[in-house]
Amino acid sequence: MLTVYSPDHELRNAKTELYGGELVPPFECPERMQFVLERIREVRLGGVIGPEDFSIDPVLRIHDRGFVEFLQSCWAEWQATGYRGEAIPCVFPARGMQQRIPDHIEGRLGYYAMALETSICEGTWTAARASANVALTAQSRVRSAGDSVFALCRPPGHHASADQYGGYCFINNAAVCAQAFLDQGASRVAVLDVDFHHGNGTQAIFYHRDDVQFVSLHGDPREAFPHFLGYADETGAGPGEGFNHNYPLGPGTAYDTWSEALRHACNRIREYGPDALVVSLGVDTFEDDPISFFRLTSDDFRRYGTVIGALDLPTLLIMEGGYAVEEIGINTVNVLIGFEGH
Ligand code: OKP
Ligand code: ZN
Repeated sequence: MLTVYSPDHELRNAKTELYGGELVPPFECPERMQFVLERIREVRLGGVIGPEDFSIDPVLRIHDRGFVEFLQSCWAEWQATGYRGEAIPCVFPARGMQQRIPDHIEGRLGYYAMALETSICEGTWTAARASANVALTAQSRVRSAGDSVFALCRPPGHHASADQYGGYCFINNAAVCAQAFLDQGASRVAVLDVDFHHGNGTQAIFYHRDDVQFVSLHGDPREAFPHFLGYADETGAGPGEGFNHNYPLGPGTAYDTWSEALRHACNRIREYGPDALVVSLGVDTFEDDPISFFRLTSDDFRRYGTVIGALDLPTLLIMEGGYAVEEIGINTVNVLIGFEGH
């Protein structure tokens, strides 16, 4: 399988993540990519190519222009205030308040954030753009060649909505690529999100639409981030009713329960009959992941790769999370090997 990758993700190297009341080194760190790349080379999975440069247009098909401009200028504006740390909001348009966009960077940070573990630092926007270019390059290969491609994206994307960042995400790579398939002539696209965390951003972006089906397996929001979306009764709205499927699963979920949900999810995708499949591939479902509570083993990743491969669709696999840094190479590549060998 072909992989698309850019070293420009290294430009996002934040020093801080707000975690348990402390500022700690971020779980979502540049080293993650090294382990995946090394494993791809070790097993000779296939070639690794760099991204093409896409304009901002495919990103603006999904994201709000004011949001994009905010991300672009945030670090410079934050620095101009004289603050010495990385950019973290501390006030939000909470229940009962105005939803107007303020001028001051402090207010705009709160307006555009969905969570505040994700510090913005120098290079964040450049890295997020590179990540989207990696995804779009892989998407164009799937589209033209009809076979399946792996986009080794960092930072991840599935928590980002049209106008909110957070959960380590800025541009929703999966949503941008699903839209690109449609814009290039596809009638229906399915997004299967197997990251441990619910892909709230992707769900919100397509919730009212029937041309993108969103299917997600994730930690129950009662117990897991992002906490405020991902329940089973969120089935879509308006024309999108019936095209959103959530499988929230509890603490300690192992492969028997998880794979049963996956098979159910895959049947939903078969019924939908999409022209292309986008997989939000997070490997934080691993038993040793430091911030998650599922119990998948490294072998389980290969097993479920075959289940997804059996859908037999032109598939774009996009890297999302996975924080057991030394094992994410083995686990990610196991999915890709299983997928190819179905
Ligand atoms: C990003 B992706 C756990 C706090 C969780 C944010 C997690 C973001 C996950 N105590 N903090 O979906 O892998
Ligand atoms: Zn995750």
